[in-house]
Parts: sequence; structure tokens; C-alpha cells
Amino acid sequence: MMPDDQKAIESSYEQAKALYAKWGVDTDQVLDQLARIRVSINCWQGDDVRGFEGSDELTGGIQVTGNYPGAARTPDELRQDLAKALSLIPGKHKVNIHAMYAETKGAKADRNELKPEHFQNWVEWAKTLGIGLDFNPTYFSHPLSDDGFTLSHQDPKIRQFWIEHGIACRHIGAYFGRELGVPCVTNTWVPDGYKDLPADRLAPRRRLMESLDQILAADVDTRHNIDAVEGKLFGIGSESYVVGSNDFYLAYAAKNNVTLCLDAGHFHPTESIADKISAALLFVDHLLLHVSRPVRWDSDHVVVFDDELQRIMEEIIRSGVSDRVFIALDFFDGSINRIAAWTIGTRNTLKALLKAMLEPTAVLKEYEAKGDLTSRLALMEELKSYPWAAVWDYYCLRQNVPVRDQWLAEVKRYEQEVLLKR
Ligand code: RNT
Ligand code: ZN
Repeated sequence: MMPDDQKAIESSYEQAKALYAKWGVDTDQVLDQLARIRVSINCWQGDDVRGFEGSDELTGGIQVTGNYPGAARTPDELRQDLAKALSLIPGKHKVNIHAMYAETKGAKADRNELKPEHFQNWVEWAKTLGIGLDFNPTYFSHPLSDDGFTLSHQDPKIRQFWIEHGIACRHIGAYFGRELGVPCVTNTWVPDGYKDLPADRLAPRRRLMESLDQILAADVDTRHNIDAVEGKLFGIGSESYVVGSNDFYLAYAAKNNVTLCLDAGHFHPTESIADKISAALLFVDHLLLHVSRPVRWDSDHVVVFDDELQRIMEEIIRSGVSDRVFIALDFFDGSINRIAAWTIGTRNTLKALLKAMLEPTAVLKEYEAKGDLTSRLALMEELKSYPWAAVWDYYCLRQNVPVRDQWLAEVKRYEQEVLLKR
């Protein structure tokens, strides 16, 4: 960056700082607060949810479309791509991996036999970058999930296989947390459900509950591993009935003191997960968010800077619960450069967090308490055009990552030099 550009960014920041200070917001403090938040970046955007097991079929009712060149084919390629994206994103974050990204070095280890050692390369890599790792058991893209049921399967042998997988994954999560000094969130999502109308909605749900009970009964250090459960409305092939619905998991999480995961794409189109945060947090200790973007259905588009994203981040900040909400990304788009996808989605998430942190929430709450709803709306609307972007640019500068769209040239260069040669 030219010294002149740098000066311009700094002087715009000083002006913004003075404007926010009038409302009692200290922008320097806000940037320190933002730097402490880790966003969990989903590794599966880098290879279209393929994993390293050699399977080329993605099942479980989720889908990636697009055939952009350069998808990572090996663990080293995926980590190289992730490191590139991380270098374009301000702050220290986490990478979210799935059990299907195990490295068994040619040895046969089925999902129920996975061990911490199969993820040693991920841990070594995370240590060199100073990042954390999150984890997910993989209950899809496997022969024993082919008929659409896993933890709620009516065959006790198949259920047992998946219960063992769930337990193995909690131990791996604890290994991540212990090794990296950042607790690992291990998130359970199962695809179980029916395409058409079930005659019995109750029995599969009872079996899912009992399987989860068995998985959670295994003794795993909760200082290092945090268990989360993720519900869903429908998937491809489970349009009529999903065993693990939101109601099921909300009740399960509250009763069993586990973290509830809310995925932005797993609700009816007009429902917002932003409104669910304050309700759920009265009954569960922690939430995990899968920040995603549904377009007409649970399409998992790259997160853009839209109203929904801003509402979610505002809710976290206004409720003062940033230490109780784990923010993870969940999107997979194979139609654009995958490193750009990570960079766009993560930078947008951080921008929305920053914008929310810059809000003089105390003032808005005071207007509200006094019944001055006119001032509440007036200030909320004026704040939308406050110079929060100048604060963002300064943050990128200070964190030594490209300012504004300068990251794109870096991604294009990497595409030429690395991705197109694959
Ligand atoms: C599926 C869930 C789940 C997956 C990942 C790959 O609908 O959102 O979180 O996207 O586990
Ligand atoms: Zn999700």
C-alpha cells in the first residue's frame, strides 16, 4: 500500500472516530473487541464437501453446484487454500472440519474407528497459524447412511455404528481443544428423514434422542470439547419429515445442557434466526450459529452483507452475548473461486459484527425505556449511513490484510499460479 493511501485511511478513521465518540462509542475499544472474536470457517467450501475418503458422491440431502476450476483435491491443497483465505481476513479465527477430512494414511479406518491421530496434520497446521479447530461428525456420504437414516435408524446395528462415530468425534474434538488451547465445538447434524409422509413420526425421534443420550454419556472433557446439535426443516429427499427438527433439538439442548446450533437456512423463508437468539439463550448456555444464505431454499450460498446478516450480528451485540454465541459459517458454492468465497463470506460476517459493535446501543435502549420510539427509529436509520466502513478499512490496515477489494488481486494471482495448475 502506498503511504498516501495509508494516510487517507487513517484520517478517515479519525473522522469516523470523532463521529462515533459523540454517541459515546469508543472505536479503538470496538476494534479490540472485534479482534477477540473467532469466526469458524468451514473447510468444506474448499472442495465442494468431498472430503478425503475417496467418495465422489455427496449425500444427506445437501448439494453443491458449479464446476469452477481449482477445487482442493488433497489435505495439503485444502490447507494451502485455507491459509491463503486466512491471510486475506483480519483477525485470528478457527477452521471447521468434518470427520470425512480425516487422514488415515492409506490405513482402513471406518468412521466409527476414527482417532485423534487421524487429525494430527490438521492440529500441527492449526498450531503454526495460531488458529482453533471446530469439528463435525459426518453422518452422510457413507454406505450406512444411504437409506436416509443414521442415529435414528430402526436397525440397532446401524444405529450403533453411528453412535460409535459420534463418541469417537467427541474425543477428537477434545483433542483439538486440548492441543490448541481453544475449545472445540463439535456439532451434530444428521440427515435422517423421509421424502414422503411418515406413518410414524414419533419412533425415529425417540431413537434419535436415545442415540444422542448414549453419545453424550461418554466421558469427554467439557473444558476442551463443547457439544452442539443442529436441527433442520427439510432436505433433498427428506421433504416431508426431518427427524431432527428445530423443536426437537431446542428441547433436547435445553434439557440436556448442550449447545443449540441455528443454521440460517434451516427455517421457513420468512423466519429469521436473529429473533431466536435472545429466546434460546434464556434456556441454553451457548448457541452455535451456522451463518449461511438460503436463496429460495437451503441453498447455502456465500454469505453477503444483507439485512439478515446484520440483524443476526446486531442481536448478538445488543444482547451482550458475544461470549455465548459461537459464530460459524456454512456455505458451499462451486461456481466461483472457492478462496474468494471464503474471503467474501468471512469478511462480510466481520463487517456486520463491526457495524453492530459501533452502534450506541445504550442510547437506543434509553430511548426505548423512555418511550421515545421516534428517536429510536430515527437514530437507527441515521446510523446506517455513519462511516462504519472507514473503521473497517482501518481495521484491515491495522491487521495487515488487504484493504477494501485489494484482496481480489491476490486471489486472482493465486488462481493463476496455483489453482489453474491443478
Ligand atoms: C446441512 C447442515 C450441515 C452441513 C455441514 C456440511 O443442512 O447445514 O451443517 O451443511 O455439516
Ligand atoms: Zn449447517
